[in-house]
Amino acid sequence: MNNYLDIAPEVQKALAEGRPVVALESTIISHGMPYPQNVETALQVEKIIRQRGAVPATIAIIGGHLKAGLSPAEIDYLGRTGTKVPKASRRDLPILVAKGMDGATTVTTTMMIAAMAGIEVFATGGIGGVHRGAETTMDISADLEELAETPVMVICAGAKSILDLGLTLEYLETKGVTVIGYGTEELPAFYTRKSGFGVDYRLDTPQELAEAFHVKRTLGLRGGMLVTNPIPEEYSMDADTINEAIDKAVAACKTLGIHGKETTPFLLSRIKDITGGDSLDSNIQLVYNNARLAADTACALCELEAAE
Ligand code: PSU
Ligand code: MN
Repeated sequence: MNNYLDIAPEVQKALAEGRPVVALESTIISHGMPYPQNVETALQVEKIIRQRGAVPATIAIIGGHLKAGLSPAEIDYLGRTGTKVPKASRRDLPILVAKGMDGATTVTTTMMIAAMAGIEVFATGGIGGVHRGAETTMDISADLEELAETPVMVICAGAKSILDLGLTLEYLETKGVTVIGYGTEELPAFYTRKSGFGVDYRLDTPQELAEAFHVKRTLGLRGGMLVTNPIPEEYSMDADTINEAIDKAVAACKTLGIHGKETTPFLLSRIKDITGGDSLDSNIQLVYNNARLAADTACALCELEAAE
């Protein structure tokens, strides 16, 4: 245990007693959604996880501490401060901690801190990946590398087509990351249930997800596992509408010369503006859907471990 890691008492107790815990990220709060929907969503996600018998651990860096488990006041602070909280990926971690700063954790840093704390299941909205045009920009999210290295199961709604989904899957294959479709053979595209790209495996129950992760760990295989859970039909968006919005956002990003860590937050907020908020509703619902699956999977994983 390191001195910079600060596990909330409730989370600590659950882990010590072998009870299920689900990690949640904070970039989705500060950079992924506007205030106040970001705070409302983050609190509701925690509630959903509790209702299904698991303990939520929202992860962030606060005052240089790597926090696994935030108070509602801390979640509110991150939500209100928004994009003024530095977005923290792997390379940012040492500086933010050394300087006693705050940081909103991406999928990458949430996985890192979850693993440090001993949390195995993490629910989010979408992951970063290989950006369109990465052949020349080399813009590939550190999330993919983290999935290759860090033993946390990430449950998401696939990836947005702000990314090159084909190249993202190729990268994950090269890195040995198992990509699972939950109840589907196709990679979901975040706002829509289909992308036209196949996934490696289809699994249909939280128990199957837990077993796969359990085997991976028992075999001593490093790295995480990616579960892609399609948005519920009733909340999915019209493919043409969302793809048009995404194309416009990607074009604006290029014209304005946005690059580096600003790219993903810029694209997310542009898409929300273009779709007049419809995309935000879908985004919120798919996060709830992932939280439910993550809680059920964390419960199943605990049962497997208890039976050992
Ligand atoms: N994609 C989304 N919503 C998000 C993100 C990505 O649909 O909120 C956030 C996540 O925190 C993810 C990060 O880990 O953006 C990836 O940023 P980058 O592409 O700069 O690695
Ligand atoms: Mn990037």
